[in-house]
Amino acid sequence: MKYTLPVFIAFLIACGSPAPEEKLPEAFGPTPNEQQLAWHDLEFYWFIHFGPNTFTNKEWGHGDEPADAFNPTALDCHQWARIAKQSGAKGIILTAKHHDGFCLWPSEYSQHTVRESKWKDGKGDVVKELSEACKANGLLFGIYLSPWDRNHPEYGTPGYNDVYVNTMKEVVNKYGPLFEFWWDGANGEGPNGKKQEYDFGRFESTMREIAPRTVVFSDIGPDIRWVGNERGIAGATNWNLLDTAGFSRGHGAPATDTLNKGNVNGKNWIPAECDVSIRPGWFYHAEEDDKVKSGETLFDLYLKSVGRGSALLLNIPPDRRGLIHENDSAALMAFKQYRDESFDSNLFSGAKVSYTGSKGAVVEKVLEPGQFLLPETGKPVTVALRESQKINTIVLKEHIALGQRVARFSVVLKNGDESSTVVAATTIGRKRILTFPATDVSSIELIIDEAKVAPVLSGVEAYLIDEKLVEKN
Ligand code: FUL
Repeated sequence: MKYTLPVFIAFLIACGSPAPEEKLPEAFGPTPNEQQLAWHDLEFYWFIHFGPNTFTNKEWGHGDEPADAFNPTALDCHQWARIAKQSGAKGIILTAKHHDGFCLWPSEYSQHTVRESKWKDGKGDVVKELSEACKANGLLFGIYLSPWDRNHPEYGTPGYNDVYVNTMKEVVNKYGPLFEFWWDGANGEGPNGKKQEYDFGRFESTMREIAPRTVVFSDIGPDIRWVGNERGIAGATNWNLLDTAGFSRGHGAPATDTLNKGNVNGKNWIPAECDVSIRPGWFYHAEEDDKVKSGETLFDLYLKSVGRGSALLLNIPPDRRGLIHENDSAALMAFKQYRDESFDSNLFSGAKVSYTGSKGAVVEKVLEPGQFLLPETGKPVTVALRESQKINTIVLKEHIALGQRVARFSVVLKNGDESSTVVAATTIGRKRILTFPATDVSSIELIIDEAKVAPVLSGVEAYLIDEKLVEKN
């Protein structure tokens, strides 16, 4: 079959072949590796704090609790995983060992484990059960393994670093693949009154060797950093970059404000993870049953974490039965429903977008998911709707695979000839969600006011969310 030239050109256009000025630029500065990119896309996953503290009503066990203290009456990790899945979480990180040293699996390297308890006649293994439940429910599985150990007799001696390395190898081999490994920076005294000098260099090289695709969290990475608070809130300015030279984990970490915002010119791609509990405590306490964060509060945290380019690690502590409490489950379902309803219908989908591209050429196209926009800094990106719509939320995305570039932007909301409110903010990163009072809009002008280098946007969306969900400060 022969094509005429116009048909051939029309075919090329239909294939979306980029105009010359639309070529993606080179990467700039530090960029995420493959695992980090995949991690960015998770957005929301669970933390589970569970162990002797659940039964002794403590937050930090002393390590001298009898193993029998751990005695769930109806433990069901499949219930955890089912609810996690229904809540839209992508994975679960379990406190396989918290500071009290108690191992939720029968570790070869400890005498303080489920094996020493009466639970299931010492034959139980929570880590195994949960890793299997995650797999069965299509969830990723991760492990928190506290370096601080208030039980282990070798803690406070060089031998404990061997114990910790062996324990990491044990859990990775038995329960991997793990999507994330969590190093808590806390370092207090062990049973002999001594603090440990953690050999984090060795811990890190061990993880790279045995689990090169697992993203490793600590205050300062190597792959993901702490957000600097336990309230689940990322900085309104949030760079995925961090300088780590001269810093160490725990007390030697950068100031919490730096962890919250990142370093604008940081040398490493180490994005922030927002950890927060659905209840006041990390572990279950019956007296907090009426203090579970509501679906609305969780949605607000979503805006302040994922909506600021970070990820939400939400802790859901199982109760003494070994089940997720009804109140937590109800709040999680409300949270899921709010997210679904809010972001179901992108009012900019199919809208016309025009901007001045990098070589001064005017680019016009129809907004579609997964499309790149390469506007010139300081020049407007105009999105025109077919008819005026009420909106109160704008979502912007940067193509972070090529680095984080945008430092400041503003949005002018227009309705016919009336132009109005300016919504302004700083960084975008993987996703930036901006909410404002509902406004009638027929077009918007997005201006990237400041960028390190030519911006690469991968999404401009608009929504009308329930007014009560608009971000609270
Ligand atoms: C902290 C710990 O001390 C808390 O108990 C909890 O595990 C939290 C996630 O990290 O550093």
